[in-house]
Amino acid sequence: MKVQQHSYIGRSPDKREDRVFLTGQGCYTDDVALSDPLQVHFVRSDVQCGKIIEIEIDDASQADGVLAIHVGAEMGDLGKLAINPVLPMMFTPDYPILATQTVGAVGQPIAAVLAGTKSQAVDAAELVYADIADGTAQSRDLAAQHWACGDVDAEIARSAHVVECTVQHPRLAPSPMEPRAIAVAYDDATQSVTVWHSTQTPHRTRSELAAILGLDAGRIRVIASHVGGAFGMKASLYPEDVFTVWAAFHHKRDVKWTATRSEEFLSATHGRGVTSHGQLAFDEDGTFLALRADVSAPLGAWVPNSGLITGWNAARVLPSGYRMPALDISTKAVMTNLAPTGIYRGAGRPEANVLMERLIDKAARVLGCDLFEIRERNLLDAAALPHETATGNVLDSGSYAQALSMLKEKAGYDACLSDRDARRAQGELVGVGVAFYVEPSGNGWESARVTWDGDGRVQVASGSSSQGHGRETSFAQIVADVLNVSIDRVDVTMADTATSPEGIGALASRSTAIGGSAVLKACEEIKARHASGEALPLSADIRYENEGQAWGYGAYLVVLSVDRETGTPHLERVTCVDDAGRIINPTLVDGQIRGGFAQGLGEALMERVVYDEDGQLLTGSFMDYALPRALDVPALEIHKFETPSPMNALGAKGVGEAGTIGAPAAILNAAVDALSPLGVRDLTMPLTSQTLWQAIWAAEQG
Ligand code: SMO
Repeated sequence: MKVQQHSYIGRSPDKREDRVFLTGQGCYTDDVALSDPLQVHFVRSDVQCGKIIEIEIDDASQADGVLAIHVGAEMGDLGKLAINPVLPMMFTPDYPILATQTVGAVGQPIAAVLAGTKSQAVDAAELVYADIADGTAQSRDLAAQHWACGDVDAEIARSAHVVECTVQHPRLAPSPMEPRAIAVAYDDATQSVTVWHSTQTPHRTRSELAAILGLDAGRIRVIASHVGGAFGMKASLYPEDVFTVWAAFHHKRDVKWTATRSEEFLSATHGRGVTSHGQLAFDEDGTFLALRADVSAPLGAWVPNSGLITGWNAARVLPSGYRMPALDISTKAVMTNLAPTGIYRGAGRPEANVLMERLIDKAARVLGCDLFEIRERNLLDAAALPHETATGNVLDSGSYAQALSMLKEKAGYDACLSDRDARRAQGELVGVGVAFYVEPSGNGWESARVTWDGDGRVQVASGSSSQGHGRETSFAQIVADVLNVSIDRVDVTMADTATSPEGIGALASRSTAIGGSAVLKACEEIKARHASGEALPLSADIRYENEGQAWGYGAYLVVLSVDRETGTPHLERVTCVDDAGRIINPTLVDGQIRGGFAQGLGEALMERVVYDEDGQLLTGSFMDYALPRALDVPALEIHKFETPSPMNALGAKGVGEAGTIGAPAAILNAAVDALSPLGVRDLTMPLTSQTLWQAIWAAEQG
């Protein structure tokens, strides 16, 4: 008998989620049908900071459809929103679910209206009067860390050259398709709730809600149905989420809150905003001797779970994949009177990378050295991996030189340069930019329960989750290969705390590498037991812990021209080379790289959250905040190769953040190169036509 051997890994079967999404049959949190739910609308501070004198709710309470209006004092003693302490903290910030004595940012919730319909809640909220005594905005350092090795001062003193750079990253609004949303069904018989939450981390939602509300976790079931994008913005629990669940218990009724887009600009976590300064010392032959870097990461008036991760990654990812004999890196996270910041696709990695690659670009310019040569000279050799950096990270595997040589060949680098030079001679402003990047991924543990039924079907319950990025398909591919069944016989479920094993979720470029490894291990256990005679049905529960982080990496080349009259940038060509480790589904990998690149392009060229001097948001809608549209993103030439990571069972490396890490550095370098004939040596993102026009104009004035 001929046995059919299934082979799905490394191929791109149809993404099983697509039909539902593309035909409008997705069920997002706002689509969940509740039983006569109360609708929440928050009254938010309209001043940046100050002392609350009075919150007057009488008129609003009489408004149509209003069931209750709550202020913070009524909520009693609650636990605190948790903070992941990746950086040592100097104090624990205090932040109530609804402001009680003071407010710290425009948009902070100070009262909540519960009404029969959303419009009734919105109308009544207009009648709430808050008297707040204007205070003075201030910054407070919350957390800091310092790493050092070698003697940076001595290396700088003996070096042939030192270049310096300051990079200011714009604050960005992550802008997932679906705003934050939470729908709570209250069950009176069991005094428990089912919470549909638009989150990347459903298990964390449950444990944190239980801790804050002082409830047994068994009384809270959390389901992340279709999520519609998250990008780090939905990895932390928000005060609005806690209030909504509190209200369901308090009123013993179903309660629902869905943010408006304006509320997202105002009060969801922003990303980036980091300011970094660096000095790179190097020899006459371009060999790096020392790096000094100072990173300052802005926080808002309250700190979400992920708040410290950006400043931590922005520092610890330095000096990327380069040899650096001496290193001195400081980072700090600073509380401000603005909206909160948190992780946003890349979460500090783009910040580290832009600083490093800008410094290298400057070094190449000082030496008149080729962009590839200076990187090749300093990148760690394949034989030097694994390599532990001075910030305590272990770069695991791969060939950085291969990424560069592949990029050079695929992009036709020599022709790019000669073409650029010919056009320059005609007066065109055109530049070539290169950036290498590393992407720490696949951290920690994840779980999977795999059941192989007697009828040959396989049920997978993963502790990971999905944001619409195809996890169900890639997990099914792994199962089908290991158990040698048709992919159609594999069902994948996740993101329901009642049916999924305890897990982490979909963030930090981890779900395939670690969630997929858990699925792989569970399948291997079942297969072994079946082979040694155990009959179906068989089930395996795996909690998979990695061996260490898998460091993806790659290199991007960008050709960018600037219209001399208007400053308008044109991304003419983009070539991407990525080592994604073992690739399960090439189409999904390409999708991640493309989507990440689009968001990296947004940072580099278009997006910026702007406040006025009183902390009032000036970019509160897509009329004022420029998110890239499909036509703004050029076709990418994507090339991949696979060096399996030894750090997880699959050998996968994350690529979820690759594009956001590689794109800004490559685009910024290309733009500076385009304007370099005018003497321009630095530019600040986003490189809007106004920014570029002003740089051209200033240069031409001499
Ligand atoms: S910034 Mo990501 O969703 O960990």
